[in-house]
Amino acid sequence: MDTKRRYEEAREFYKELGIDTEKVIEKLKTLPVSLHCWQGDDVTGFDQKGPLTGGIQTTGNYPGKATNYEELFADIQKVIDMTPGMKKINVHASYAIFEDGGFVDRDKIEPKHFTKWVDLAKKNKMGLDFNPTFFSHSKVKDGLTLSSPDEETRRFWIEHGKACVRISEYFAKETGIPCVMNIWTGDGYKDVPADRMGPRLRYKEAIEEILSEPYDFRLVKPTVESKVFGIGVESYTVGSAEFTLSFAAAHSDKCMPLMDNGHYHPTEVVSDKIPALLCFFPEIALHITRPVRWDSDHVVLFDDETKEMAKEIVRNDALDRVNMALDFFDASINRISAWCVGFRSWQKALLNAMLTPYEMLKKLQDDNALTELMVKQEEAKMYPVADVWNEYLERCGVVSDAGLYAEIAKYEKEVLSKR
Ligand code: RNT
Ligand code: ZN
Repeated sequence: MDTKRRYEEAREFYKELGIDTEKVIEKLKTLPVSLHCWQGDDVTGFDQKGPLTGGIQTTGNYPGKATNYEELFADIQKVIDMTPGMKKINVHASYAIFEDGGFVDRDKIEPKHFTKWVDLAKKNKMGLDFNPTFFSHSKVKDGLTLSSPDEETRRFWIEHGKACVRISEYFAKETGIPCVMNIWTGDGYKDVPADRMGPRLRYKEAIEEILSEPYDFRLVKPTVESKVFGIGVESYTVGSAEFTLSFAAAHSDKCMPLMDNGHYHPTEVVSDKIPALLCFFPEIALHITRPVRWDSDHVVLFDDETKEMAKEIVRNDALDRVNMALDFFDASINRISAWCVGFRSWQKALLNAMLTPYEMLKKLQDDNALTELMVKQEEAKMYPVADVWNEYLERCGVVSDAGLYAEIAKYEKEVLSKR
């Protein structure tokens, strides 16, 4: 395929629409998207041997999963090398690296348990994001952590959260790039509770206490993630949408809301929520995933809602106000492929959004030319985005879509299959 010739033609095409593809390509290269470490081992982590809990599940048993940090790092490096654009690495606290028997529990973790993550980030000139891990642990009591009625349980998890604030600040200082620290718990009840407010008040106080740990909000950006329900936690979720959004609004000097697009009722769309929140919050954060009928955390594809979410960020000029992170985990297919396809899909969505002539479309809307708007929006779907995408991949020095599978298959044969 003559990528160059096709690109030059596309460049002319977009020029007539008033879009400079050269600028778009340069811009796309600079947009950080956070790559979640937990896709590599089905959210297992390094600090305990128990099952994945907290209302989340991975399904599948594809061979070759990473079982230690060396393997996980090798896989992450492979993904970094096969994906275009700027990345951050998103680390969960359960991925602490304890050397020479120096295990400590989650309330006692320190920056020294994450130095290898910092080295990996520095090697790739990337920032790091962080997440306290409030699940898959013996101290989750009756399905509750920060909202537990048990003082000792709450204390343990508050100390964990505070330790994570300190580690986040360490990440930001080491890399020179702010660290988003996301607070999500699976706290809730399977069946109808007798008290819905009590746990929420305890949750509120506990998060406030975590955020009382001193940090520079320019370096550490705590986020609070909501959820509608989890597996085994169907009737009541402490950190519901209203709770979390209100918490973030009431503490907008020290945290921001995070929306995971798997965490709403199936007919709700996060694309519509992004501009609503942007009216009020200077910054917001996203977990980008693909829910199939529920919060299934399928691999992100270049599908309609993914495109729509990217459009809302781009056309509202909010690329520097939305902290974008991926959050999916598929254990039924090659995990490197899952990572690459998901990452590349989100990049495609951003590119697609940047190659859409919004001024013209917005004007049609404001002129109430809605017939023409529909026709033009449908036309835009068939623009030569792929020709710009292929050129972008070449300029980033990463494998083409056409060559992606072969490279993944090679890595599977040479590395994964030997595990
Ligand atoms: C769970 C939340 C949460 C987790 C990660 C592993 O439903 O989406 O963000 O996926 O913390
Ligand atoms: Zn999430």
